[in-house]
Amino acid sequence: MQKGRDLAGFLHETAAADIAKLITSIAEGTKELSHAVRNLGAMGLGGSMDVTNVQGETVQKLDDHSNNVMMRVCKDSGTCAGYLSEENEDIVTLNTGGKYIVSIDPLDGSSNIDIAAPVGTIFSVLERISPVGSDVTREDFLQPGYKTVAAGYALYGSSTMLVFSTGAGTHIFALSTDDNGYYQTHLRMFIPGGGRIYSLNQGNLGKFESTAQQFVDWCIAHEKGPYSLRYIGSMVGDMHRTFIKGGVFLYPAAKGEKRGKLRLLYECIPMAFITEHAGGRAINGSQRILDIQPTELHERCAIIIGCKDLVSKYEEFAQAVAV
Ligand code: P6P
Repeated sequence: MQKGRDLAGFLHETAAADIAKLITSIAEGTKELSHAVRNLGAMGLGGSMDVTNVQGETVQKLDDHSNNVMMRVCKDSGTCAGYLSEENEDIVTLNTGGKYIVSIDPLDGSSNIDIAAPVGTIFSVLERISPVGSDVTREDFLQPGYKTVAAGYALYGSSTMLVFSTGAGTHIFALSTDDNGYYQTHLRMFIPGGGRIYSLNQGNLGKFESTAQQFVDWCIAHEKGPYSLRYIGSMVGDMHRTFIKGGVFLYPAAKGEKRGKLRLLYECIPMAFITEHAGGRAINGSQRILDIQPTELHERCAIIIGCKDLVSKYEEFAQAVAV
């Protein structure tokens, strides 16, 4: 099969030089993580550390390794001024002369590592607000998602895929094990309409806002027959299926809460950015994700994301409840 265009060539033709350099650096980091995920034992990266992160979660050795790799490649890019990670409590200045900042979940879904299920890296890029030459500030990171300059994810599944947008469509690249290069498989892809899949943790349905129950009931009782439930428990895996097969992924707010489980800055905003550039929608139940004004670095957010029609159907139920 003819290989698609390579990543470096594509970025050279389509992105500003500094962005191309930063995405290329991040892509190199994902290649290291792809190798690490597939060689845990040999690299002594299995199991957990005796450490709890800012999220109150036990840090897996691979979480820590992934964070170190992604921080290094962002620093080595020279264009990344600052770094916010799910694994770090606070922001980190990397290059005071850099123009951009990166918010990242270095290894999303790490609880799936032990069962060899898909995991991934999710990132988003903003232009800094603070003056070049200074340390980064929290305000650099607390910008609404519509300011996003680039975003994407790497999926470490049965194959390693890189899905990203620099603001002109969403593109998919596959990692070749022949030469460890990323080659394009989809250019300006669109989430297929009519995908009859819904994806949420059905076990939590009783805890989620009532709209979630209404929407699931609608999916199951659909006039064209019941939708399929698919849920991996790894956002990157569930979102990649949504991009390729259509459907909708949901992590709604709990009853009486405004926010959900997932993180706004380095899970919901990057996924919303690439979803909108692939013709889809992403809301928190009542508001467009990219319009939310962040107030805390690790704030959580509810998310309903995927095929435009299905997200709009959820929104219709939510608006009826709100009346
Ligand atoms: P639950 C993984 O821990 C994660 O952050 C996302 O990747 C995933 O979609 C979600 O949490 C799964 O959460 O509560 O269904 O186990």
